[in-house]
Amino acid sequence: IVKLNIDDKAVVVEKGTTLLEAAQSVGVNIPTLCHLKMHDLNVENKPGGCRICVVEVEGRRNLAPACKTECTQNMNVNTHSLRVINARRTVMELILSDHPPECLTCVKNGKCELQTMAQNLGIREIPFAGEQSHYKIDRSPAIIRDMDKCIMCRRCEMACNVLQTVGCLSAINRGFESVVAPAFEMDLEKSTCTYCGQCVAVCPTGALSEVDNTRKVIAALVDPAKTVVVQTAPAVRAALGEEFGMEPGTLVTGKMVSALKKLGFDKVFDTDFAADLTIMEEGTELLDRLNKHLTGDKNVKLPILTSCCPGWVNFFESNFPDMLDVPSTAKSPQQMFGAIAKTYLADKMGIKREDMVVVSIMPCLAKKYEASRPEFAVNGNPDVDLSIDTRELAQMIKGANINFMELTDEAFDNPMGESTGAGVIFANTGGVIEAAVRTAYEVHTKKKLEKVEFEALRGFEGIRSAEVDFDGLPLKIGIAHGLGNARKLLEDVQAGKSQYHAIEIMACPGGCIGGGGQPYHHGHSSILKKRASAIYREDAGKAIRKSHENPFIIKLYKEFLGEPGSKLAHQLLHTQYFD
Ligand code: HC0
Ligand code: SF4
Repeated sequence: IVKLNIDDKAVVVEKGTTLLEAAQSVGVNIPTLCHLKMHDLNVENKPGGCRICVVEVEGRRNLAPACKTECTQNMNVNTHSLRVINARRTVMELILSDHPPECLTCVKNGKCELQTMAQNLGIREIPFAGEQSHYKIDRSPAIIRDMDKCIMCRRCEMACNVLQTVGCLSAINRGFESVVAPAFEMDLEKSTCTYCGQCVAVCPTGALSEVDNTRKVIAALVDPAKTVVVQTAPAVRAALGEEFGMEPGTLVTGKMVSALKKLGFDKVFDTDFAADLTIMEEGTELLDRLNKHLTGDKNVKLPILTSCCPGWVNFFESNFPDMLDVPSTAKSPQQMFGAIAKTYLADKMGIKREDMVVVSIMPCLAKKYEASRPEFAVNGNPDVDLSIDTRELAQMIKGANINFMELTDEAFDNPMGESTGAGVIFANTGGVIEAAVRTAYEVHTKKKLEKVEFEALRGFEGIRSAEVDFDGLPLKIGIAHGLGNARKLLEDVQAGKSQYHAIEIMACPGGCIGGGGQPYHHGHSSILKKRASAIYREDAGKAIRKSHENPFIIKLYKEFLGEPGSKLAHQLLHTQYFD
């Protein structure tokens, strides 16, 4: 135990606690820039590089960075003496001296941590005019890197290397030349980047951002020759409200639909419908492999791995190339939606494929890349034309002067707007496998599932495992969220340390609710947990909670696809993977 005083407040902390943590524990907020703690994820960035968090410690000559300095017995700390404030201002002026002054047109305008800090410190001019860095802007299909705006906080490096273990970003060169980049300063597109977007989610400035597709969406909406249909991913409804100042965990499904109609989309549909469809195809594949396994087929690939998360797909394609035949071949709900919209729906609506534009609203940046993969197009016409993230949708709503808070709830259009609770929970880690179990249990056992909630599959632990009793058959399930956890889980499977029948993997912490395109959560897992509860609330409130009971899914098979796993279903709803 260590006793000290911070701003004249007595503080008692465990040995090893930093001054920053000690101050936070008594409500003293020391400003930070490079520091970022991702609570519950055991990840912390504290290079001590930015020096914004300096404080004065009695008896010490130099100011101390609070994020790196451990508390010692009887320390007297002042977090806002004039000397401290002056030092912070000088540090900020130095950072800004090598930062482009283009805040008005920056993607992060209004949400930039550097901008907020400069304002809080009252910076009005930059006395250190000097040389500025100039880098080429790197545009990948999902993420834009504008390194002129990088402040070397190294948060992205931590996200990419520690949280995700992709190892695509690191600081190269020395001194003024140093920059965070993929190896040999290659473009992101040529690197092993998965487009998970977790680096974007933690970047304090506009150095890393999503590819902005909003102009292209507006162009489609004003084109009278186009019918524009939109699908909304499960996780968006649990976070979009935050962009309008609502409490995290507020469900805004009805307002979101209403806003999309006001924006001019011809049909507002739900990716959750396609999530139900995914369960039909993936669940069938799971049971098929399971039955073959039970009859002693040695060639069957188990565990089956979920394949709906495009960051995860990119990750296993580059990191586990010898396992490309293990994941389910089912396309993601986003892509199943596009494939059905441009065939079955276009037919029903009497329009040509080329005249339909499918837009998706996703919590994810990798979805932009997924939509652009050549295998998801017919004669160059993509199944999903444009994907925008939750933040881009919020910006479009604000740009159209729609008062989001005042909107009255509206319902999705049919037939592709109807979904079950199983489709909704895809947004949470564990949700895809829970949805699959709800259907696979009933199909396999031919018994009715009385309790649809599987608490054992829920939670926030990075790697989880559970056994579900399939009427005497113990189905072993593994779950990982975050690519670092995915790597660990898969390596254990490869080494024969753990055996599962099915594994769900989502690239982002918490699953899609923590996607790289969601409102910024600044590392607070409490926000992710509130979004997760909102999703489970939406599920609990649904009249139908199992995918195979969705009347519009039943109709789709009857009118068009035949059976799950049929030839047409394979042609439209399944894919293959490439290393
Ligand atoms: Fe997800 Fe999805 S659940 S990946 O996280 O599977 O992005 O929300 O849309 O496609 O449905 C994201 C979210 C989706 C897809 C669905 C899946
Ligand atoms: Fe790394 Fe993901 Fe960022 Fe790519 S998108 S650089 S994989 S953190």
